[in-house]
Amino acid sequence: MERVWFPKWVLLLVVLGCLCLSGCVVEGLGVNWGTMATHKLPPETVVQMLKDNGIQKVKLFDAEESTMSALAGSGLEVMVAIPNDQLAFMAEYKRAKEWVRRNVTRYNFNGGVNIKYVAVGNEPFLTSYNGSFLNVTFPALQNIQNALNEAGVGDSIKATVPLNADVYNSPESNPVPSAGRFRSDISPLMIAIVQFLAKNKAPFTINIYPFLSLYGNDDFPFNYAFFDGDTNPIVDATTGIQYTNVFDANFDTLVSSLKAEGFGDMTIVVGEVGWPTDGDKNANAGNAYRFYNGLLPKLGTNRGTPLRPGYIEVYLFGLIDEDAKSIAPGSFERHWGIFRYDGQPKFLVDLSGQGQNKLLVPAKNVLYLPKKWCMFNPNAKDVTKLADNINYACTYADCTALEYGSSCNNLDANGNASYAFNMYYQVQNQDDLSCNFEGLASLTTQNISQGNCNFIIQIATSSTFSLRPSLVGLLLMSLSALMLL
Ligand SMILES: *[C@@H]1O[C@H](CO)[C@@H](O)[C@H](O)[C@H]1NC(C)=O
Ligand SMILES: *[C@@H]1O[C@H](CO)[C@@H](O)[C@H](O)[C@H]1NC(C)=O
Ligand SMILES: *[C@@H]1O[C@H](CO)[C@@H](O)[C@H](O)[C@H]1NC(C)=O
Ligand SMILES: *[C@@H]1O[C@H](CO)[C@@H](O)[C@H](O)[C@H]1NC(C)=O
Ligand SMILES: CC(=O)N[C@H]1CO[C@H](CO)[C@@H](O)[C@@H]1O
Repeated sequence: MERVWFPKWVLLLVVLGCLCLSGCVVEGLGVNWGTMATHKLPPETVVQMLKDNGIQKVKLFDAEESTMSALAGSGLEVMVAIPNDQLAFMAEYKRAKEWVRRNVTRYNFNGGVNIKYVAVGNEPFLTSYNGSFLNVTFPALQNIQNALNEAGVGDSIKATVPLNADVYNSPESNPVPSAGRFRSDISPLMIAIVQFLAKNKAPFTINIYPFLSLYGNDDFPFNYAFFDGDTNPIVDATTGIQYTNVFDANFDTLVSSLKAEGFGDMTIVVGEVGWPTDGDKNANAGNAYRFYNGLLPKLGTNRGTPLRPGYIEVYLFGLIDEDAKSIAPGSFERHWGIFRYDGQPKFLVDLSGQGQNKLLVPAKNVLYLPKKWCMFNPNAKDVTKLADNINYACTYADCTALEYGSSCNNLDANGNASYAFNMYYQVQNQDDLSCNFEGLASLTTQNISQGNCNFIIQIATSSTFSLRPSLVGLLLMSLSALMLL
């Protein structure tokens, strides 16, 4: 915030001289802070970690009270969010007003939370949602922005809808960025949304995932997912522009889609962009390093894209690994963090965009459970129920690192069992009863990690109880039901 007092050239000098101590990042850089983890770092720890790394903006997926309290007084710019399953309720203006009162204006005081945006839904028009949120998103957007306006904060707080890049495309006959248009099945809806955003001077928010372009598409030119230009450029015959990375091409497809509807100048925020480090053959620290160390210097120079040169507001996805995320899209879903589950950095990355190969500042004062692991008992006599027990463990704990192409994929059968049993044991806060598996498991104080495959010790949290897994789900459901009252 203090930044506005300095002329731009002073900032530039500071950056060039690298006088910034810890807190020096690409201008406007934000991160997504998701919390779908069995064991969450305390929000205060996370906020300190954000500050220690000079990150000034954070995008949330809800407006959870403990998160908001931790953010209060931090000065960080915040995007709060309304989850998709609550969009339908926001169709009623009274409810939207109440949501804004409880989750936005309540924090609008000196020393409160510096809210800049309200994300209305999260990728609600994904084709895999089968149109479930098509009817509810726009009314929710209108009601939330109108409620913000009525509360007198609409000038500084904007409602926007983070959308997946599948809301636009180019025709197969002319697959170039300049031919970009909104997806034909939702085109009228997209135009209505864009008109409303424009009227309220709100940005268009888009999530762009070069990793997903590559995932499950072996024909995709590998290097085109990265930024080092080491690829045959794809030439847009209409504009003559050569594209050497899919991020630019995708972003410009959106610019063209907006332009085609008369909104070529609309502000675009990249709500999510990043690279996962496990759970797929292309998801590893090496590729994540390559991706971020191409993306950040690009953002640092405000190069923008061919059709939209200049500054782009970007939120990295994501901050911390989330071991309870749905893996319907793929096993990599739980490994998007630039930090591990415990706030330890995974790879070198220089958030200032100067390519200095720095290690991020880890979370401070993290409390771990004792150094105890659960493993397959090599003396077990009857192993006929081994598969069932592994399956049980992996239903309630995260075994994605065992999958093909992942960090623990080369364990032997006993190693697999130990990995699964340990993950379950850690999720259950090392409850002794959770390391039995019909006599197939035993405890050890030896670190049984093998090579790249880390057998983790979970963090100790005050908010995790040894609930039966099914109860956790129930509790969450009743909590969300309460929220709507
Ligand atoms: C969408 O439809 C497919 C096929 O009918 C189904 O498998 C899937 O569960 C549906 N998804 C949602 C979110 O309703
Ligand atoms: C959305 O509204 C249309 C038209 O009223 C209706 O046909 C459709 O079933 C609705 N879709 C959903 C998912 O509710
Ligand atoms: C270990 O588990 C993984 C994932 O379930 C599987 O692909 C692999 O074949 C297993 N390895 C052995 C030796 O059983
Ligand atoms: C266990 O060993 C692995 C690999 O050597 C190491 O990375 C990890 O930090 C160790 N874990 C603990 C809790 O000491
Ligand atoms: C979606 C969300 O996080 N809503 C919050 C809005 O405010 C109420 C009251 O503080 C909270 O209970 C909800 O969690």
